[in-house]
Amino acid sequence: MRIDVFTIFPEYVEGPLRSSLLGRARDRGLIDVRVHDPREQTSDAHRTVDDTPFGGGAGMVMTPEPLFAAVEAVDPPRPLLLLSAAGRRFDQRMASQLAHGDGFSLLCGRYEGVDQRAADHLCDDEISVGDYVLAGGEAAALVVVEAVVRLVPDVMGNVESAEDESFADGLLEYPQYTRPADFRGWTVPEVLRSGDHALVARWRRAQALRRTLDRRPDLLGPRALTQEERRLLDEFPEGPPDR
Ligand code: JCQ
Repeated sequence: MRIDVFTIFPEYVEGPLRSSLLGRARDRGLIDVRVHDPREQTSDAHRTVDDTPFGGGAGMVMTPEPLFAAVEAVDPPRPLLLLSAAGRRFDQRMASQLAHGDGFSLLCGRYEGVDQRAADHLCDDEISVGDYVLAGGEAAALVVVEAVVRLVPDVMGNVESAEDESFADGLLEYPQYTRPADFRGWTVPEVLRSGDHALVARWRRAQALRRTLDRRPDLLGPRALTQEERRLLDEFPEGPPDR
């Protein structure tokens, strides 16, 4: 899989792309990530990548020429996605679709945004990682790269593929515990130490369901709980402990 990132702050993304899971995936040749700086495409003394907005107003807008030149210089994998708070929301489904393809590219905006002609005639789509404003698309681009790359075959090994089904089934993850069994008087739920694997599986499903109902009912959509789900919540009436 090839991923090209266009940013006027290449140093912002290069560290994370060399680290941890992404760094290992690159070292193992599982992904080919290339970073390009549109400023390299400028020829004026100030290496200008922005200009004042037509019509007036605060701030600066990324000018189209260096963006088009940077993209056209490398003919990057498509789709080319513009990171922007005005895009449609990036989610696990989109991550999975990108992971099943053989590459994609990301254009990071800065300042008040990119000239609309770059969005319209250079990029294929505009995506947001959440309803908040960033200073630029770089942090959002790293979110997208990491969410996709961990789904690429062999990047994580098969331990995770079952877990991805579980987000795909639309529930939050159940709580996890490790040793010690008693930490400062806060104990690990007895079920998890029972050795009864079927009981553990039902408890986890009940916890995932309860968490989702409490924290993210939107993930369940309009659908009512199944009879099996109501039975699970009755079997384990205990919610998470108070903070
Ligand atoms: C992405 N949620 C927020 C910042 C300008 C396209 O132009 C700009 C893009 C950004 C970065 O994107 C976000 C964002 N998802 O702010 C400024």
